[in-house]
Amino acid sequence: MNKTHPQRNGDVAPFDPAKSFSEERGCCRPRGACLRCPPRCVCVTVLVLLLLAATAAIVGLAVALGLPPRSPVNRLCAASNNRTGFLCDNRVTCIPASQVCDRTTNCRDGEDEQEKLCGDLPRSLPAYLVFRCGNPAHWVYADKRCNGMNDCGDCSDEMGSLATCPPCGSAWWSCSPVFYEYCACVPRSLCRDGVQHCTSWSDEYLCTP
Ligand SMILES: [Ca+2]
Ligand SMILES: [Ca+2]
Repeated sequence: MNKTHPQRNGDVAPFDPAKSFSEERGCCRPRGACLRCPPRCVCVTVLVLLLLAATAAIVGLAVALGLPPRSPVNRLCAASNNRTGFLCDNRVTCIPASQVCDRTTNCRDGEDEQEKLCGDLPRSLPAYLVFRCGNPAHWVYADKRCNGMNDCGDCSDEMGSLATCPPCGSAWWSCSPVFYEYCACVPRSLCRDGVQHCTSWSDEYLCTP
């Protein structure tokens, strides 16, 4: 009599080498239960092995084609003087934001001048590299914010709620300047130089270099 299912108590169907690995191991059923996996039963081990093989094939293909490694996703970094910077592919060099798309190669492999960054300024730049001035039509690089110079032309990069700059540093004199070159702070190097830089003349009478 032909049996359609193996039975307990040692009456187990003999090992059939023609059966698949998953069928004999019974990966999808408890030990001792029916050793034949139904068609939908998929062995996890076999799947993992297939995934590993596919991954190895993809990596091998990338190496064979000489594809570069993926670029770091977040390139925000602090350049010299704590300026907003752009991290190069070597993940060590941090160039100031204003050196991105300035038509000069500053990162070793030129990633600061690549088309996807520079093709449609400023929209093609990451938001952290861009400061929008009081006039939204104007923008400057983020490292120009709070650098003491009037880069926007209306001082919005140095004063007010957009810039949120700290008070003048020790190298600067706080006043309302005469010249548009400066905003709320005038370099102390200009104090008592015989030229008025503050509307109150405080740079000539109160300031000390
Ligand atoms: Ca550059
Ligand atoms: Ca500025």
